[in-house]
Amino acid sequence: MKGLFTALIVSYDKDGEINEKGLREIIRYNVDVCKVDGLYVNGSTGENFMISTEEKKQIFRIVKDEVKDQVELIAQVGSINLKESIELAKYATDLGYGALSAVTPFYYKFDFEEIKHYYNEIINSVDNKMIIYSIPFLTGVNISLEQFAELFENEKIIGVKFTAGDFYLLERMRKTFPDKLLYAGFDEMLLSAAVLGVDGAIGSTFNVNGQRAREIYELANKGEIAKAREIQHETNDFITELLNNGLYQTLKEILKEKGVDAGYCRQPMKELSEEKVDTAKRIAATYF
Ligand code: NAY
Repeated sequence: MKGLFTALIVSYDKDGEINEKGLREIIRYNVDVCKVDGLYVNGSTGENFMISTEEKKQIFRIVKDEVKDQVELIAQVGSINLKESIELAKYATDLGYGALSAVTPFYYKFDFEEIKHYYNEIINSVDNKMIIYSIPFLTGVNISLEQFAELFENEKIIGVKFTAGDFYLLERMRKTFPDKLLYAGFDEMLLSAAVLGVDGAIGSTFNVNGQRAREIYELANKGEIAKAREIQHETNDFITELLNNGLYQTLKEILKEKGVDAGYCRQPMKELSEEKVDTAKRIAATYF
């Protein structure tokens, strides 16, 4: 399960329905053009927290059917409805997903005992492995080194998707958990995370920028830092423009420029203005 995983974009039509044809095209683009090692399905980038349980299952099904065994698949099943998480964990496991992931439960201020209970309940309900999805800037949930150690006591919890900028903590985790899988979650910090020895990365921008991410990651692992830095600079010029213009909407617009039917975002996310569509087209022409 090491390597580069795209946090998969999902194509929705104007009414917010899943566009299966478009989703299959996005998957093919990631596997055939971006050449990533795997897909992270129903993460933030898949607009997961705005869709129903049935829709989550439909996406898991379509992705598995399109990919077969071509690349690795991780199913994000986290939800503050623990029963839903368990249902999705069973569903994705039965479909043959190689690992599960679950966002730390958010919104209510769950204490650590509750968070630990959540992870153990999900992963002990299935014959699969769990990657913790830690994204404090969106969830408000910070897990300390000692708490990670406690979660990792369950051997089925094999790693963490670390979407945070706390590189002191990341370094401590690398030293403390040499056998756990650490994935970088911020694409704009991929080089720095690679230098610290992560096992891979999971990123939204890999939907279009997978090849540059691969270069950064491989150069860093070979110790060719100056070359890797050049590509990270170029990548971050792109990511800065992307974030300024609207992250998921602009990724979809870039995919459309590549002939992929990437559709629209699910409401309440809004559509790009005409001006922003033009900016997205310029970003696509500049970087891809
Ligand atoms: C997810 O579940 O889709 C992710 O968290 C993927 C990681 C991304 N985080 C979010 C919140 O989108 O790739 C990052 C991020 O988009 C990128 O680094 C730009 O900031």
